[in-house]
Amino acid sequence: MDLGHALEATRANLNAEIESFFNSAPPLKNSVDIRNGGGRRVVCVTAGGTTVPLEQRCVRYIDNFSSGNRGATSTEYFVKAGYAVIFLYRRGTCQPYCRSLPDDPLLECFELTDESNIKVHELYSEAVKKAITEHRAAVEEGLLLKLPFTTIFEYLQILRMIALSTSNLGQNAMFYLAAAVSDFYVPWHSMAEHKIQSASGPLNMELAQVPKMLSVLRQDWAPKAFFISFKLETDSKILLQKAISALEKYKMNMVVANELSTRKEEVVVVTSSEKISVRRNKDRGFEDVENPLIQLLVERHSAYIESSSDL
Ligand code: PAZ
Repeated sequence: MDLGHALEATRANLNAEIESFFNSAPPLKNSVDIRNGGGRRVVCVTAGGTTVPLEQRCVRYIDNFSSGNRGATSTEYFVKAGYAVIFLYRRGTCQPYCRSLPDDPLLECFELTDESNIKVHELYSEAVKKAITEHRAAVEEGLLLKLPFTTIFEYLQILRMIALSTSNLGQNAMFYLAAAVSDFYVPWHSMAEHKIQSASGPLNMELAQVPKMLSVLRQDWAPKAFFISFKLETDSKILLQKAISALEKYKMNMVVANELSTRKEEVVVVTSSEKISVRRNKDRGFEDVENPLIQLLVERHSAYIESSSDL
């Protein structure tokens, strides 16, 4: 027997031995729990805008507007509701538990007491303590995993990985797609490698359409999960119709419709039978629209899990 055949035979023997080990092992009592994550609900929250690079060694890019606030705030409420959150966010955008901190926390929250000591500025001491405590608790309890993206290429590849690796969670998985995702892009193979030069005059560039990934995500990658997508418009006259179309076209469970200028005050949740207006409760000081929104979504997700278990 030559070396190649000998190695193949050894591998076949090992495989047979492994198979026989598993066949004769006592059955795991909690195998269903392990497979579906112990019944834990998991939500993938996306936040921020994707970029479309114009050069492979990227100097210029097209961006999509989103501060990331919606996703970061919603993440905090999902964790509060007991969900494990996979936070897929645009690098440099708003982060969970940092909302009440100033824009430049390192420089504004801390002060030097002498040459070698730093302390938290009294004005921010409560906010810093709360942010650190809540963030640490979420991470230590395994309720927060943060994954950054910048480009449309990174975003869609990571989203697919998350969908495929959570598909065993079945109905316990939720997708809350608040990121602002590019509709057009420059395919990698047709992109200039180096910085585009301005000396050659005006720039003509054809952008390809990003394949409509939402229907594949919904139907193939995570077919049992509960799906919420967002629809942003600046023209209120077309907003609801666009949300209804997205609901039907991509078979979402819910679409959250929001207008750019009022997105922090009100959203409309569109389902196949309802249009539910969700508003920020102004009487409750700093309350945000995400608090009642996530309450509603968690209730609807519970009903979805319940109704699927009846089947
Ligand atoms: O990130 P942000 O809080 O500034 O804004 C949130 C939002 C408007 C980007 C989000 O609610 C949304 O509508 N995302 C989907 C955008 C789209 O239609 O592509």
